[in-house]
Amino acid sequence: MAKRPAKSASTTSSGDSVKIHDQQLHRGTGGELHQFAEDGQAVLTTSQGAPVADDQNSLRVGPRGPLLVDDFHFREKIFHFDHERIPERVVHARGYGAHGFFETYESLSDVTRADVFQRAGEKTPVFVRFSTVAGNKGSADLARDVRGFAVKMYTKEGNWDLVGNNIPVFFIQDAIKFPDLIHAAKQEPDRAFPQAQTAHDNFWDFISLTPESMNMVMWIMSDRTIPRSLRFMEGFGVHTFRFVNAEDKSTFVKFHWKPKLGLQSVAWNEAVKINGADPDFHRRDLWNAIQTGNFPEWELAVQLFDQDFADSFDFDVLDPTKIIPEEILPVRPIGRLVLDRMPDNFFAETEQVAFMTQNVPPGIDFSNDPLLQGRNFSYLDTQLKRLGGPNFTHLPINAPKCPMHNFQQDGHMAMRNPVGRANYQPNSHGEGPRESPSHGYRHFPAEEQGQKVRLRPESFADHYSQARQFYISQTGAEQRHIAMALTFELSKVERVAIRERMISHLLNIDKTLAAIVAQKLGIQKMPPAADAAMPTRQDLEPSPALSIVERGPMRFEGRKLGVLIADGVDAKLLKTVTKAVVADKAVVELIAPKVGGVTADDGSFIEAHHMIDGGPSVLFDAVVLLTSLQAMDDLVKEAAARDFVADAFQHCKYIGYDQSSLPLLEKAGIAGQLDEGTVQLSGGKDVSAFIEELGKLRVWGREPSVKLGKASPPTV
Ligand code: HDE
Repeated sequence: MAKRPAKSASTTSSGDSVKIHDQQLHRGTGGELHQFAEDGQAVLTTSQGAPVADDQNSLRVGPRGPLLVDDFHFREKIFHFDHERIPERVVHARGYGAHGFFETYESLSDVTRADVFQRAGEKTPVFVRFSTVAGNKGSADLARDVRGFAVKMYTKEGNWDLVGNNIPVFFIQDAIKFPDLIHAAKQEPDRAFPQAQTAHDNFWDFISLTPESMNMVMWIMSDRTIPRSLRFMEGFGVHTFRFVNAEDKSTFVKFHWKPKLGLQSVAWNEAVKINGADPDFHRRDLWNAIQTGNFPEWELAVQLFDQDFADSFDFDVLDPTKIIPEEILPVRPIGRLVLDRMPDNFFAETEQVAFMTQNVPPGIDFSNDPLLQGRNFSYLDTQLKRLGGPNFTHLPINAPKCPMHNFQQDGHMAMRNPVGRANYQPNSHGEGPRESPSHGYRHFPAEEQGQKVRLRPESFADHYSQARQFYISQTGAEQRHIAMALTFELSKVERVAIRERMISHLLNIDKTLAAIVAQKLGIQKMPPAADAAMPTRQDLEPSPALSIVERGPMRFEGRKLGVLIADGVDAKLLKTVTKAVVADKAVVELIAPKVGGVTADDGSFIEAHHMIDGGPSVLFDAVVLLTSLQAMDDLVKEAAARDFVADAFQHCKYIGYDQSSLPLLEKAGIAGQLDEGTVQLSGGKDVSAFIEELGKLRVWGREPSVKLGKASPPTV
């Protein structure tokens, strides 16, 4: 006889009880779980509800014989496992979601009849999914990439999906080019690499042949594409939408999400190392913040304008490669978004959530932006493919939270069919829902007229002016990062002609930038500037709102300090540092030679969060070294400890240290370069001053001394 397991497998290996979700209760058991094992835990059953006696051994003939097809439990279990995957999203495959609410600040009934904006203080449930674009589902979080910022608001008049990005412009002006853009950005089809990277020939080949992408190129080469946290990013609806009020009056609107904790990005070299040290860096950060009650928050702000205002620009507000600078049209905060709950199950919610730009409630409508109109077609299609049938709105994450009634029926996995005799309307049974001309969605009656043509309007022709405006709006450090990013990306491009084509475009944006990149790439002869459909405007004012550094938080709240400790650490000083950081609503994590912990100078034992190899400084916003002379002999020999310090320095982080840690600074090669960001700590006063400084986040002024960015711009 085959040996049977001692115990039914209805408990997990850790002994935790198996969590039974509401959904399973309804579907699996008809609402009642009446089967319990001797120890009170639910009995494991097949999906048909038959209790399972042995989940460890399949049915066989004799102890060493073949398996039997009678084993319906084995068959069902393996069949289900074989079908666990659904197609990952073609773009934005890697994502992470959270639940929360949107709170309306004040009634906007003058501009929109959208129910969600009628009452001050109203709270609307929300699900948000952040994502990268190019990488596959398992790619690393810190890829240089645009971040998706997709918001589903479950309003009382239907779901509103604002499917945006963390960058307010896009690469292309017409949705018909989207498949080409994405093909070019993702892995090359013959070799299936590189993964989650735009640093390859195909991407830059396409981009260099697509001048309309130049504004977006400036944004993606900026630090916006390597955010420190999903919590520290802006979000944008990108397109111009319409608000429509009860009198059918339309107002154009652009949507912005502003993070409460300010903007922050990491350095490129840091991003590369984070991807190795913690490929889930952004996921973990969001998870930790929400689980510890530090709920991320954004304000929703709008730019509202009418046709006359739109006509005052020489670009077109329907062109998604353009912004309206906030200095020209200030953003008006209209509510706040708070994320306060992680999904119970990643697949059920984050993977199965189906965002669709065409999900708009009454009072919100589309403009003629050709990219938006193309998207309105694409998203429904993609959900059918991904979720396998037309009933994906029956999934709890996609179902509206307001009443919904219609006569749609049947199809794969229908969980909600109409009851009663009438499944059509009009009907004279007096059954079922009816249209409501007064409450129903009314499309804005825009007047449209013209010939059927395939063309791009003249008003979409200026491809360089706003790219230049973005570049000149950046601080020196940010401009340096753009030059370094372009150099890095183009250095991975094998065909020299593609590099040169990009330099031709850069010449139309900023000559110095073009010259720096050309010089760093070792281009021998400057190519001529690209032919431009319209000359670059030199008179656009810089817009400080476009800089991350200018919009920095000036406080350390929500950030993380890594403290490197060792046996003999000054317990009092460590306590002072920890207290001050926590008072600033930031987090401290301890890194030690052994994760078990260290014995402090007062004999107390202090547990660590990481061993040095597992907690490199790239995981922290700033670091402090609190060691001891007794530990120094070993520490200076430890490559990971030297890297910890050297990386923090080259990534321009604030470094606090006690006297005994000086030899480590020396061994890391920075003792001769101490600057305002390297601060010796001996007591409470130094600590408060240091913590205050941390609000500046980085000492970018240090960068030219540690980076290639030092080279002064050559004359053109
Ligand atoms: Fe998307 N996009 N997109 N996109 N997009 C998708 O829908 C598409 C565009 C954005 O977290 C797909 O469910 C076309 C702009 C986000 O689930 C697909 C065009 C912006 C997400 C699709 C665009 C976005 C998507 C793939 C050119 C910023 C992730 C999977 C006109 C405003 C949503 C899916 C999530 C996802 C099509 C351009 C944002 C294929 C045709 C511009 C945040 O339908």
